[in-house]
Amino acid sequence: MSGRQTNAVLILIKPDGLKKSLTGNILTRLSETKLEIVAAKMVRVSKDLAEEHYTHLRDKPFFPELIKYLQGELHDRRKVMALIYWGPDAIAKCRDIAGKTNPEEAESTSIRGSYGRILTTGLYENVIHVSSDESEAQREIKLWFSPDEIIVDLYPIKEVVHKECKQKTWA
Ligand code: DAT
Ligand code: MG
Repeated sequence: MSGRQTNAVLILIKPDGLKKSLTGNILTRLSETKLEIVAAKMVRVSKDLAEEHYTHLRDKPFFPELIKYLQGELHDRRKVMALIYWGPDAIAKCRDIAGKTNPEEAESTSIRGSYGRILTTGLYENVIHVSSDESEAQREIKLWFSPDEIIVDLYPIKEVVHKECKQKTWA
């Protein structure tokens, strides 16, 4: 049975999407889903974060270049925009609009089909990331966001008291 499932999905507008000024366009396309945005922020991506995000691809020959790509080193844009979309069938709806991983195979009307390309090195430069299933979405959302940054309760939380923890505040 394939009933509708309410779920959450991590979207990243990758550095090529930002460099090509596609943010507005991508958000407009994703708004077709009628899903709710429950978190959004700009992130400067560390090597550790990039490697953890793509940990399932560690053995691939393109892994080192993929990490540089996500960190923005290929586009001189050291940032990504991270968002969480939430609602019925969020993952399937967003993956559909994003299109296939390989931009040459993606439907020409999809985001990746419209704006992605394959580099001469073979790496797919495909504009956005979309989590591929619920367990990956949960892992990725917990990697990129803290509970405080999300306006709904997606996963169980615990409260801990940090003593003598250095934090920035407005001067
Ligand atoms: P997706 O981003 O569609 O979930 P993935 O998780 O398999 O796909 O791969 C992550 C990224 O790595 C993908 O967006 C682009 C790059 N990539 C994946 N497979 C590749 C391949 N065979 N050649 C070049 N780049 C690839
Ligand atoms: Mg993936």
